Amino acid sequence: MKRNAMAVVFLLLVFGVKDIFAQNPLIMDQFTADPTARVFEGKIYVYPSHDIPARPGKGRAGWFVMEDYHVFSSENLTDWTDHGVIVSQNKVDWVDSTMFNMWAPDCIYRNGKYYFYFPAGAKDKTRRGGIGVAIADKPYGPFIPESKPMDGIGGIDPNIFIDKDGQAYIIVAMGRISIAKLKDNMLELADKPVVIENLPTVGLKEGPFLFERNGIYYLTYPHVENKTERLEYATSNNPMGPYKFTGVIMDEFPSGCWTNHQSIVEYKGQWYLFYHHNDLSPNFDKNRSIRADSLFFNSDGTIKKVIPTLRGVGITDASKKIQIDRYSLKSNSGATIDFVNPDTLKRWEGWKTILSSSDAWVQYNSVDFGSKKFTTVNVNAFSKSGSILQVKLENANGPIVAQIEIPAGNDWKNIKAPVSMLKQGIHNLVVSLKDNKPVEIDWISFE
Ligand code: FUB
Repeated sequence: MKRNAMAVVFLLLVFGVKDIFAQNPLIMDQFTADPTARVFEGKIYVYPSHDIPARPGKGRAGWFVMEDYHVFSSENLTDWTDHGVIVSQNKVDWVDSTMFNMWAPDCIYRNGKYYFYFPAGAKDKTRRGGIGVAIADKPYGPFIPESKPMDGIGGIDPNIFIDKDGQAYIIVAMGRISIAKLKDNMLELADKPVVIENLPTVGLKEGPFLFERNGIYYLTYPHVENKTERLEYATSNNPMGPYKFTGVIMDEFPSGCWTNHQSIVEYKGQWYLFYHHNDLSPNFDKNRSIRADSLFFNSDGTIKKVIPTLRGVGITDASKKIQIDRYSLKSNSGATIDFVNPDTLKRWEGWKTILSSSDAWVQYNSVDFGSKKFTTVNVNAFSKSGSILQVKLENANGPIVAQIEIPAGNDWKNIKAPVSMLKQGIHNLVVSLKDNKPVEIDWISFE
């Protein structure tokens, strides 16, 4: 244990690398938005933008404030590694470091190099938003920024697509969505950008992300059809179009979070939608957090609508802290979720599950009990009145594998109880209340 802890401290000090474990949102120690997910070197890499709260002299209060980019990677979509800052507004020659508008980026691999594209405010005020490129030998950097922004193109949310024939394209948003061919050097335009027609003309469109599957080119983008952004897509048989509006990938958030921003990627045979929501900042939607959910296609190639979940993707190891507040299902009544610590500055501590009536339950899918023999369940809980929890497998009517008595008290307690009849392999976990005495649960794990 000690050696592991020292290794983590060493990695943090030397490389800024940090391990994070999460469901949705994926990253729990900073705000992240606009995720572009890519598969590089057999892992998922996510290049998000990085919201920070405005401070005196740092950004505009009430607006997006972004000064740098981190990159995160994962092999299993559950454990994420933060590789630290890869590009910062203070270290790019042409960027005005008072602007704090490093909005949605992208990264692509070509001829042995990784090209990271980002929008930013230029010192040269004759340019509006510039598109910068930084180049690295590895997906996590170090990225060396070019000394000037790309010529002939501006706007926000650059997205890069390389077709099967090797032709690369850059797509950007500036009210409308435009596309241009790139030269092989990935730094210059081969042609002037052209506006992509036939997309909805009323309501803001931004955040383009183009991908191809079975000969269909999917141009995905957030669009304000009503009050806030929803994720839509148009399809074509050519990256340049003409495109035809095809459908909605994700509806507007009921919470009112104004933006959403997507990327779609296939990893180990499953397609995923990466997007964002203001989970960690419910009262201010410009401090967002990235999420992922599985995405499925119909047989005609259309995309099935993705319903956002808290559970997200990835399998959770039974011996880790299982955050059941990121539930897959919950009872119709008696089960609620809240921050562990309501203090705005302590939301990073995550959420808790509150069970308050008999038969209240939450179900958390895909827990890996592996081939180990677990004998004990460990729960971090708190109950003023004292309470009894039941742990079941598969669903609310599934077999009871443990019963845990939570003693009455005014503090969080770590309580252990024996488990029986626990099956090996991957199972859904259900935690339910036996009687009407309320209990709050932070996490549960198995030993
Ligand atoms: O993150 C700032 C902006 O909000 C992005 O560039 C847009 O796509 C929207 O998500």
